[in-house]
Amino acid sequence: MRVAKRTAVLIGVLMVVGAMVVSCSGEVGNSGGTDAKKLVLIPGVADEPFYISMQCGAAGEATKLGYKLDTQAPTKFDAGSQTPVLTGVVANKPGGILIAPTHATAMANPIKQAKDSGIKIVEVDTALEDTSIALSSISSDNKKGGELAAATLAKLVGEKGPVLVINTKAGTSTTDARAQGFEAALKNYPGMTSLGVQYNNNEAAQAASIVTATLAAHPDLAGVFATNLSSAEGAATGLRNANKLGQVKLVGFDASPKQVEDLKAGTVQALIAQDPSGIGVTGVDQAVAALEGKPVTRNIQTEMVAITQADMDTNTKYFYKRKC
Ligand code: T6T
Repeated sequence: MRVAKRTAVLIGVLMVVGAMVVSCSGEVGNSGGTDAKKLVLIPGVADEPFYISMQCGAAGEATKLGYKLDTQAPTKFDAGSQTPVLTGVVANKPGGILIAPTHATAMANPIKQAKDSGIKIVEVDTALEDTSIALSSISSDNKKGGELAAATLAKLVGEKGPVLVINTKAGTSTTDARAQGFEAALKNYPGMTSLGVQYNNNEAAQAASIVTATLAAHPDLAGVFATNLSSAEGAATGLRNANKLGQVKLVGFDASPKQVEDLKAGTVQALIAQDPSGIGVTGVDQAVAALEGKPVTRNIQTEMVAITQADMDTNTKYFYKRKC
């Protein structure tokens, strides 16, 4: 009887010590700990070549470093769709989350909750306005990308005529910076006028309608800057439907397979390609550094290049993928 009691006490002590050890190491299976070897990537939206390429880079790097990376993506590019995905991921307590916030302010609270639960947060591509939440942010220099688009379009239209910006959704840090950079750089070309910024809600069909309506009101439209994949794919369709191919010059951000086809066909005159795979690789590197107690870098800028039909064959490494 006495032996049984002593054994029970010993087991109890061992369980408490075991729980403490597990808790200190931060391994999963205890209350409050995270799975230090698990990372989750939460892109802006599912099944989109920019994020697929990012996932390919991130997954490869995670495997190389001995980590496991899952991807959980919202079905729509908005905070309402991304928040429940994030909440579900947080409940499983991965060690780190790489996230592309779909809105610079609306995603702040849910991401802060993730941070407060002990998960290391790295922003990939888009970022929050509040810079105190993520440990690191990796993206293109989007303002510079907008300036590059303005210089490219200016050359294509002979520095004159009205031009339009089609942006995706207000509150998207990256595309807002591109539109701002473009509009600011336009001031260097007094012969060009801006018809302003219109939003396509990240829907290609809406971008096509914007082009059709703008051409009806401004038949002399000289050029369009489309700030991302959906706006560029849609703008190309709009120009094709209006029989304005080549006559209205189009510069689009990103390099999806369809955008590359449009460039080859002459529907689009220039693409500003990013390095989504590199963003994924660097995002994993930063999350792993944080988990291993090594220094992290707060802001990292990745490569970006303007591609035209003339140099597309030497720039194929920048084309985005539909699968890894
Ligand atoms: O242009 C990319 C990304 O950089 C941006 O933040 C959102 O749109 C894309 O994902 C392309 O659709």
